[in-house]
Amino acid sequence: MRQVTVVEHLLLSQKERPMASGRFTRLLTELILSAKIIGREVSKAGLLDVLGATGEVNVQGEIVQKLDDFSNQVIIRRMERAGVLCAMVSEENADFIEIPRQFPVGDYILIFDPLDGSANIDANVSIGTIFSIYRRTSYTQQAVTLDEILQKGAMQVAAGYIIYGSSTMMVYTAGNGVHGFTLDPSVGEFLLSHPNIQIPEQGRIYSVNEGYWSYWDEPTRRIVNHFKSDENALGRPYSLRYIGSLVSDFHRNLIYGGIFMYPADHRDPRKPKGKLRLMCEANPMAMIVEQAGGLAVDGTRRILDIEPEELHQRVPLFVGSKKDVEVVLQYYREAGDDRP
Ligand code: P6P
Repeated sequence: MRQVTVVEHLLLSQKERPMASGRFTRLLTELILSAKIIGREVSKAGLLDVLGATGEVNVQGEIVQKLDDFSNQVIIRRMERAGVLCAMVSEENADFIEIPRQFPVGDYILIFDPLDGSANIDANVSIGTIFSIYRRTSYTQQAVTLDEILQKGAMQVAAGYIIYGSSTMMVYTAGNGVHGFTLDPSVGEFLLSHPNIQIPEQGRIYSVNEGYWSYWDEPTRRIVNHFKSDENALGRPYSLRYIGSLVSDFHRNLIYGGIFMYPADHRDPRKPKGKLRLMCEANPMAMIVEQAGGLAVDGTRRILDIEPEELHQRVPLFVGSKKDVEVVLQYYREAGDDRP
């Protein structure tokens, strides 16, 4: 196969679907460079004093790891001067990030989780950067407002992730299918390795942290029991695979088929909607999986239809193979759950 880079692939795909000007290509190019810098540090993390915690706590109440603080700064510093953004939202920052006056401003909004799964860094588990791209909704030169940023996931222009694992891969969609690129360190380029990824319609894997069983509602418990029983479409129990790193669990299920679940749990009154964030985790994964033929719901609603009310709101997430996620919808429908 001819070696195709991300930008070449984007330009080829734009022939069918004329997208943005070169600004989108510039955005993606700068994001890719950020990922290469992050990947370099992640790959040698065990050798440098970048492991462990900074001793600070982020807006999510989670201990900040040195590498995710580093990753956050790499993306912010590089993307703010790219001249293509009017705002950024990071999972690590409480408020949205405006573009400093000395830099040119563009029309795109970048929402990202700089290093998802960072709690696993010390155990050398695969972790990743998740990103989501919107356009601003008003065409004034006024500063961007929070309302312009709080757009539902269906408005995403593009979404993707970089997974720092046995190899470094970038998987993304710009609304024209899902494509995977593997970093070839010898040339320093992400090269097309997985064109037009389609998630199997029926999976054999379920991914959930069963340790929270006692915190789940009844429909969730029945759903998990369904996948563990021989009453499901396979006629035998699914395999349980749970890494505890969203990008890794999602990527495995995208390739092999299956369902990832992070249900609502009632252990913590601050998180009755579970742990994952709508804007920087659920929405990008939902766009990717739908483009790959799968589904993503909160139990009753399509994730991409949920109107966000705040930047870091959490949402229950059931995402993966179409037939497996349809089981979730069926159990919540039977429970008469008419979640607002
Ligand atoms: P738990 C990582 O901290 C993360 O945000 C996701 O990457 C992962 O899916 C989830 O949390 C794991 O959470 O509660 O099962 O440890």
